[in-house]
Amino acid sequence: MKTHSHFKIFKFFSSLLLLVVFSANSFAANITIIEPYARAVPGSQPNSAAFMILKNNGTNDRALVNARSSVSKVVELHTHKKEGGMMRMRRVKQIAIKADSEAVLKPGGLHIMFIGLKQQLNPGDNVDLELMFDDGSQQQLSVPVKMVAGMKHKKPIH
Ligand SMILES: [Cu+2]
Repeated sequence: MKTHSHFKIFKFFSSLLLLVVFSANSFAANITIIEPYARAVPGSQPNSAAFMILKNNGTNDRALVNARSSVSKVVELHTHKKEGGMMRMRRVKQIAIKADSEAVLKPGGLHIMFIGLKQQLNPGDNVDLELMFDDGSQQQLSVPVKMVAGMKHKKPIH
């Protein structure tokens, strides 16, 4: 039964292919992005930031190592640190996302900083954002722009 064995070989290879596709898929899906948003800013303000929860579903520690967007000249990973009684923003090389845990990016804490905005960010707009992780995987996001309560009275940070 030659045709039969050929069919068996075909079946074997197609399931192998399916397995490869499936593993590649789950590899990239180890980090879930929860409720991303970017801060709406008045037209004159040069900078903004994006916030979200990065959930690591995997068994390995991960880190966010870089981010890209077309809305600003520069995109940096930032945190807030208390220095001399003042909260200041500092650039960080990466944001750790421990295995089976999550990293919370929020106003006053870790954030993705947009420096030198090329456009206004109005509520209802969407910001393209590409996240790069330490395992080489990437995620493309479309992040909605929202008003962030309590930021209105703060002096713009340059
Ligand atoms: Cu910042």
